[in-house]
Amino acid sequence: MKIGMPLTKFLLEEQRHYPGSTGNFTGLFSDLAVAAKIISREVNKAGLINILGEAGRTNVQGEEVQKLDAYANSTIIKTMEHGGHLSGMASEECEGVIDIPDHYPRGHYLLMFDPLDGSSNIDVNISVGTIFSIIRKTTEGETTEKDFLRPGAEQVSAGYIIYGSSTMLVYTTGHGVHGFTLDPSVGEFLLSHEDIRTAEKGNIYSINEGNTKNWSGGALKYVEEIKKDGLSARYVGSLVADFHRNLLKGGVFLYPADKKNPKGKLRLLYEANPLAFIVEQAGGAASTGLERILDVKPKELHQRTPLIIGSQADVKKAERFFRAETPALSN
Ligand code: P6P
Repeated sequence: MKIGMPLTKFLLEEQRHYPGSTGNFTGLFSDLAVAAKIISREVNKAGLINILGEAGRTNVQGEEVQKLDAYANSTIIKTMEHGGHLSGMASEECEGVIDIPDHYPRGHYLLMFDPLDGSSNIDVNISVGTIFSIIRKTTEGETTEKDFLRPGAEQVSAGYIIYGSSTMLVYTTGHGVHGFTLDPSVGEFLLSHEDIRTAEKGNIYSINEGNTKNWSGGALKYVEEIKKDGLSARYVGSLVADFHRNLLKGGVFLYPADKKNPKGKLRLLYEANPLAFIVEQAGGAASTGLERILDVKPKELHQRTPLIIGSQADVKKAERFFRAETPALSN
């Protein structure tokens, strides 16, 4: 049992799974943990924003106050770009590929991220999160958008940081899911949840029932069915918070395609794929309703997808309802 072990030590121990590894991934991940600590500090100060100055204005020190999602975005880029581990990045906040400046060394990894998902919840003190996905660059030469358009099954690592009652970093490299809680007094992420497993079947469902009028028949019938099963409704409206609770307690989160969002609302590359990698490693499942999220072949960087994710039995049951309304996928 390694509970309490610092993240950096845990990463070095994990590195032993990969004989001949160069330590590049460990370096990359350590840089990401630094960015997470910086964002955590600012998010936790957000309640004081009125004293420190509203976003877009100058604060009492006369400094320009950034919106927190813009701040999180620039923090990750500035922390990650000089480490020599990446050959490019993609962010929910940036239209195109984020290049590594020529004066910095490049590496073989690509990082995709949503710097601060659910940021509209910050000013009402609801948990928000950073979601990230790491793949290897498989082409030579310049990094283009195409390098990022790979199925989620090719991820090397994925994770999220949830800024809530405490700040937790949860990640996988394909060897289980591990959770680290930030101890601000020492400035370290310490192992608090080793080898997280999610329940085969949960008692919680998370969906925005305000969208009921826009749902397809499959969604309507599924939600009607689970209400008969007596599941509890829990919906925070912050993906990382809803996902994290269901991962630890069991349950299913759904953001299906509907009339308002015909392709779904959530993003494939830096929201659905990383959470799908995590949930499968924890024994759960993630689906579009018709196919496994990790098998979806991306066509564009900010592609949206329907998402049903959580306990295996719950996701499989939902798929039966969504598939019943749609002709079988042509193989
Ligand atoms: P709705 C937050 O804006 C977000 O991107 C996710 O974090 C969250 O799960 C979803 O949108 C909530 O969307 O339409 O229910 O408000």
